[in-house]
Amino acid sequence: MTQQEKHFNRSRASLQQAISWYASFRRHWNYPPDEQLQAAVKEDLQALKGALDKLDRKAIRIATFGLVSCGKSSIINGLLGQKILQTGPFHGVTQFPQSLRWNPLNSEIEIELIDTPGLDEVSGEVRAKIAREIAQQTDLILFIVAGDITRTEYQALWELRRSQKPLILVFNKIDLYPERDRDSIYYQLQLLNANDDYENLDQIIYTDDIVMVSAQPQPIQVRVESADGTVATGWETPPPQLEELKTAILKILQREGKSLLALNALVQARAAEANIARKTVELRQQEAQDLIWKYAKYKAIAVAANPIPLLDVIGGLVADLALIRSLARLYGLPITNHESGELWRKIAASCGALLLGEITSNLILGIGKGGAALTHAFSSPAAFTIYSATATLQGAIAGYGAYVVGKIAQVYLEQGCTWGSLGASTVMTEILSQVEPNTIIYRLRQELFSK
Ligand SMILES: Nc1nc2c(ncn2[C@@H]2O[C@H](COP(=O)(O)OP(=O)(O)OP(=O)(O)O)[C@@H](O)[C@H]2O)c(=O)[nH]1
Ligand SMILES: [Mg+2]
Repeated sequence: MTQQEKHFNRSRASLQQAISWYASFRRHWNYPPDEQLQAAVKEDLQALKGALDKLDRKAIRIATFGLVSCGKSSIINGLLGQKILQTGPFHGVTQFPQSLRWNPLNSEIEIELIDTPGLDEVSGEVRAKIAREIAQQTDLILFIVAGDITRTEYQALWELRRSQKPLILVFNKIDLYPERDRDSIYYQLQLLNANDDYENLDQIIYTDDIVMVSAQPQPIQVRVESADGTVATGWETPPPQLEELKTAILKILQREGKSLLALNALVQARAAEANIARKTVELRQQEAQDLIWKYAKYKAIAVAANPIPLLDVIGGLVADLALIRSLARLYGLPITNHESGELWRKIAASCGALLLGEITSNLILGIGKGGAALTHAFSSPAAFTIYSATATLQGAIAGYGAYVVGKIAQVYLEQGCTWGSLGASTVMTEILSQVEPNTIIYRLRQELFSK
């Protein structure tokens, strides 16, 4: 099995696990089904299923982006080798996104080419939104420019790059600019970048990702010399030049098509899972609060009342773990015993001083309390006062500890639900750590990690 296939299978397993968990989480639920919650997460569940479905179809979506009349539709026609989409010099020929099948390799990977309306057809806000939405569903972006790159284009390019999708910058109508080369295009981008003080340009695009094409060259005037020596002028339309783009696309697909599919499915799954977790936590806010208080109280009482040193320390830990598990159950989030232990360790590390304080004071006070109890706790009122004061103090510290653990667990559960052994983030990290340095995915790695 190739590495790409491994990535594909891992991603598939991760999505299936997430769907089977979330689609049935009402069964794992200790609480009555919450219609409000079900309605709130319905869309996210559908997004999860949609991502798996796309993965199963091995469907790679390639979308064009660019200003009006830059030649988006012409390029798709050119790749398909058929004039299917309408093109023309008028403003805004394409009004709605449209998707067309393309299978240049006769392979199992199915390619959908998506034609989009010009980016300047709509206002800035809406444009950014549409760009984000389409980019979310896309695996590879063809960002098309013709002529000098404008500020609008630069900003759209930046916006799209933030969607963390691989992108090819296609410079079209090269027949009109025969002297253009990749370096001068890159130089122009650098100038635009300098004005805006964005991060390094190579985070947006590499020179390697710039291709130059001519989808529908203009007819050129030619001199035709006949055998008899007479010279006439005529018009001739040069053939389209799209080989460079085709090669670039196919190279990416062959090298990392399945890994890209896998990663994009995971990116979608991660977003959906994070949404589900956030909405659940939000809607269960009050119950969680009550639960944390309940455990804090129980732990305080139990630790205070327990006369045997060390047992109260262990008891406190057990109570914390039980609290974490109850919270996870309340939220219907997947968490195993092992994971709740891990979570407790993380919490202990992040608020080490406090928990350490709890444990040491438990030990010291516990011994004092135990000593008092064993010798003559109930024989004299003074001893009893010492005993109960120590116990109350110890109980209060323990209860506060539980409260803190509960609060932090709440945040962890909300943010960390995709970090289980087959969780989207884990599988993603795994895939990213294995990819070859010359791939697009490799370059995306930094960005994916930083999100
Ligand atoms: N010279 C030249 N003209 C081109 C080339 N590609 C496209 N055109 C012309 O540019 C115009 C716009 O092309 P379209 O493919 O409709 O552009 P579009 O980006 O889809 O435009 P909208 O759908 O309106 O946003 C048409 O008149 C094409 O003939 C090219 O490579 N060279
Ligand atoms: Mg068009």
